[in-house]
Amino acid sequence: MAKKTPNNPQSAAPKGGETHQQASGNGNILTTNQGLPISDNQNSLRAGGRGPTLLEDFILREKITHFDHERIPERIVHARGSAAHGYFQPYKSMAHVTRAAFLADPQVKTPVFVRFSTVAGGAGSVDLPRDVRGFAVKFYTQEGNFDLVGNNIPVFFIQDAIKFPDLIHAVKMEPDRGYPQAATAHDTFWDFVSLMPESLHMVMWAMSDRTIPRSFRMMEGFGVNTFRLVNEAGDWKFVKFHWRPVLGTSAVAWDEAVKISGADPDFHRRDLFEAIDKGSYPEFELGLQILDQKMADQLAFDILDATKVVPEEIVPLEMVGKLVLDRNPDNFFAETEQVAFCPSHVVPGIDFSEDPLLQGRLFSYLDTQLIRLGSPNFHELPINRPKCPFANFQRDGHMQMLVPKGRVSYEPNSLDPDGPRETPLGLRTAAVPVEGTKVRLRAESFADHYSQARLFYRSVTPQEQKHMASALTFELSKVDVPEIRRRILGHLDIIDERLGSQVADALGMSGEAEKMTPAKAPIDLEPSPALRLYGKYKPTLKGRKVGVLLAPGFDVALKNGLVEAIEKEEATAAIIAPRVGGVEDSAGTKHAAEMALSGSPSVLFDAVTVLSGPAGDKALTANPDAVTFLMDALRHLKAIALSGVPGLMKKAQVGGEVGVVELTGAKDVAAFIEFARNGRVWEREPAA
Ligand code: HDD
Repeated sequence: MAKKTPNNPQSAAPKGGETHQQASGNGNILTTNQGLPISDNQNSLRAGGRGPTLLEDFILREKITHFDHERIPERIVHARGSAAHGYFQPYKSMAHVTRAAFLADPQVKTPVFVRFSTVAGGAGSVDLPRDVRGFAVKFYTQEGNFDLVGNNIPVFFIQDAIKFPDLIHAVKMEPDRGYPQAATAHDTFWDFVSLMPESLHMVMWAMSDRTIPRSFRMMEGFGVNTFRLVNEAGDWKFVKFHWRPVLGTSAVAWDEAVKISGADPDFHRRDLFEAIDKGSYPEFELGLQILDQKMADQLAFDILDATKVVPEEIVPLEMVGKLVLDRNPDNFFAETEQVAFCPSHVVPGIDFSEDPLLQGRLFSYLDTQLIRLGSPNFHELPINRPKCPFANFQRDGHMQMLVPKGRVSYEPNSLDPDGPRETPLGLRTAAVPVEGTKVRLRAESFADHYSQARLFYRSVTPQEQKHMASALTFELSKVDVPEIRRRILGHLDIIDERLGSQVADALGMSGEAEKMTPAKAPIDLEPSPALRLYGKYKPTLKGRKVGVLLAPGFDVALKNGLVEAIEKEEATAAIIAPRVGGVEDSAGTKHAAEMALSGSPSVLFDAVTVLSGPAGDKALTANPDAVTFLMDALRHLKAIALSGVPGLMKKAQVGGEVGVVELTGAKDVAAFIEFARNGRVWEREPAA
């Protein structure tokens, strides 16, 4: 066998997942891509020290050419994403409803790669615009890859895939001006949705706090479309996929989202990376809503309509397993950017429904990967490659990375009896009878566009309702054309008159709503508390970050007690000081700080504390960053603990409110932790 030398780096074929260093020699000799050792990586080849650069410098040309080609087309939607590796493990066998092997054996852990994303913004946009979040899971099962390509909202804007390009063109930057980036708050989006009442249910979700999540770790996920589960006997049932975060769901306030976007544009990406890095692994439970045709026929809407939910009160979730994200990607581009999800990637036991949105998706994703990754061999990239054996007679193509052997690349053949053949264990499509006249038609059963929008609005908590009204007011205030605002107000009146008049009033447009006529009159459905974002999960501080601002002269015993209590909750205490070099306590001992106050506004934390002595209090009172730190924490309904800062409290007008705890000893720390566990102190929010 050829010896592995820097001159012959490819002598051992690289395996999937190998690092560049592993694949190219011993890792400490810099070489060209052909394995040539490089003696000077600082200077190009010139005719004399001050002379022109020579065309002959192939090392320079190789380096620059590679650099020039570093970017690939970003995803047309979901361009900005963050991802992690992990595994999925079922709680029990689901063999009675599905042949899928990864759901059959509680002993088997299936590797997964999960990519979270925003939808509208470019790859370099911020993490916290008001936007739907993608929640795409690739299961590398022993029967091939299964991609569950979902969102953090259970419904979609449109019913038919033919409208997807229109929807995305409407939400993206307006084509003449090139803005706004990553925002629904502009004319083209609202124009489109005002003319597409089927979008109104999802618009209500988009205007809720769901679209400004606190963390990817604290979001629900949904497969959105209806799929089928098929068992060994060939019997099938409909299924809706759900992900439930073990940490519970949580959102930031809109004002926080705006400020976080400036203070830390990578807020979610950093949060995910840091959590996994320190071993606090995000976990999600997989829940299935399983229903047969008879149950589906009894629903007040069509199971094939992706703008509708199946209320959990009607078809409860069956929790079937857990997803754990326990490893960060090694390389953002190779993994997070090059991962290619396709809803058409299913395994035996999982099948599609006739949902016209899903049917269009089955075409779109493969097509997208071809343009984005540039080759029909994208499945050979390490991140996309199945972890089970795969073999067929497809050959060649741009960037082929496999080296198939032998003369046979066709089937049937007699020359390679050991070659790949069909198997009865393979995918068998559910035997669903289909017949009909060829027609371009939206089924009558898809015509009710308002009942579930109303259901959602009336099911959520009063705080969520209030935030929806504020979001609608904010967004519509950014719409220039008054007719668009009037049409939306008309739709809101149908969804819920109180909401319609609240928003009209806030816009200063009372009585100006355009009268809209629904294709089908809405009905009142039984409220579904399961649709709430708040109050569904047990309060916890686990996985959260508490900002501990220390100023000169602080009481070290108090600080230690506080940090201990925070860490006992499995939360992180982030130590902030006026200067990053550290801060002295009351005994003059210097303590290290992780962050400087100027770069650490309170929006970055779930709860905050400020501990100081008299000198520190004076300095903080004179520091606008400290004053805003406290004022914002109060405004954003955070639990606050304070010690030794009477001057700052006066300046920031903080003190005496619910959830603001003045620390004197251990019992006060406990009271603070209790408030912090509850997330936000809703009592402080002014009534609508
Ligand atoms: Fe889509 C990406 C989710 C409808 C066409 N979509 C994409 C991603 C997610 C979703 C999470 C990012 C995957 C990743 O992280 O790489 N999309 C959805 C959901 C939908 C949906 C939940 C409604 C149920 N999508 C939808 C339709 C079409 C597309 C109707 C086209 C007809 N989606 C795409 C795409 C993308 C994509 C253009 C862009 C990048 C990619 O596929 O890989 O093909």
